[in-house]
Amino acid sequence: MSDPLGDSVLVTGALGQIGTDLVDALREKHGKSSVIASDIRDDQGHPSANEGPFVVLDVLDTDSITKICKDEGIGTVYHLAALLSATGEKNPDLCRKVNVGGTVSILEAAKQCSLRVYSPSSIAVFGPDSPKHAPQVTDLNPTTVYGETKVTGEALALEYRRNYGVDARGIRYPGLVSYKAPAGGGTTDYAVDIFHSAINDGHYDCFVRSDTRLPMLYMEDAIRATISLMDAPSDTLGKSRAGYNIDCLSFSAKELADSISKRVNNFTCDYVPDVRQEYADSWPDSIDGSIAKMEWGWSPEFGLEEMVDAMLDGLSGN
Ligand code: NAD
Ligand code: AKB
Repeated sequence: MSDPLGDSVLVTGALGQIGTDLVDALREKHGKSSVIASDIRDDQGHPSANEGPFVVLDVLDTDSITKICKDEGIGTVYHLAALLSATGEKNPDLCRKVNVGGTVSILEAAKQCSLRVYSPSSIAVFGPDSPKHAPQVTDLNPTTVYGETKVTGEALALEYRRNYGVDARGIRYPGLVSYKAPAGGGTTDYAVDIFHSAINDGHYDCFVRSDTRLPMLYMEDAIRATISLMDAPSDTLGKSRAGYNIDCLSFSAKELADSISKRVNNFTCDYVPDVRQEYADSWPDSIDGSIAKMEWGWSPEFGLEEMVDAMLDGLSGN
């Protein structure tokens, strides 16, 4: 693959939970005019849309993606457009279409326009047969359609690297906890929703059991991980480059609720599991990020208590 076309950056799915924080961080790093936010939705009130360039773009439309990349001198795409697990299990065909089809569109555009690509994976690649502390390399047998699309996404990224020299990288994000945008229809959304309910209602009905333990990360750490991975020299990255496990937090729903209770007077939480319990039960409790640490030096900064403080401060506007 020849040198990337340009220095500008395109972000797909930029109005979502991660895009809201990532576009902000990328505009800080590269300058506002160099980061084009895009989404299938048009929301001119959203900061990704009104604080810099924004285009309405469907990730299944490869021709439009290629045209934008050529016209705007794009060198790197952060491909965030996807359906998450809970929405995906309700709409499996659409989930496959957007998650797999969208990734193919971006990789095809990358092949034609010499782009670098960031395409996130997820802890949903693991299935019930994975060890509860999931290693980087293990059999990947997810039981959700969403998880299958993430396994396919990692394989596609490696295939485009092998066959066409496309530099595509990704992280198996754990559940991400943030306050700037709502969570986008996943299983780990309870770890975000609980803060809004604690502040607004003093009570939360949690849709997983109290002992449900999952890998999680505060958004500021996730953005730092994303940018660190994209800044790493290509020759330092090995076979896990399309889907790194990263060191992160691991807490149960009750541990999170207890931590919030210490700070929000009279906060109560009930546990009313629904179908998302099944998806959570199929995922690991924690993940081993030693390869990411070794290859590009990743370690998180926020523990559970720091994250809870930051969330409550952020939501209270402090
Ligand atoms: P989100 O649901 O909040 O945002 C996704 C965005 O994609 C939405 O704004 C939506 O409008 C857009 N979109 C949907 N279909 C589209 C299409 N056809 N064309 C263009 N845009 C489209 O998701 P997120 O939480 O920001 O996740 C971003 C990526 O990170 C996804 O690949 C997701 O699987 C992955 N991920 C997220 C988490 C998490 O906890 N947030 C964890 C693991 C992996
Ligand atoms: C979801 O719950 O679907 C996402 C994820 C872990 O991929 N947050």
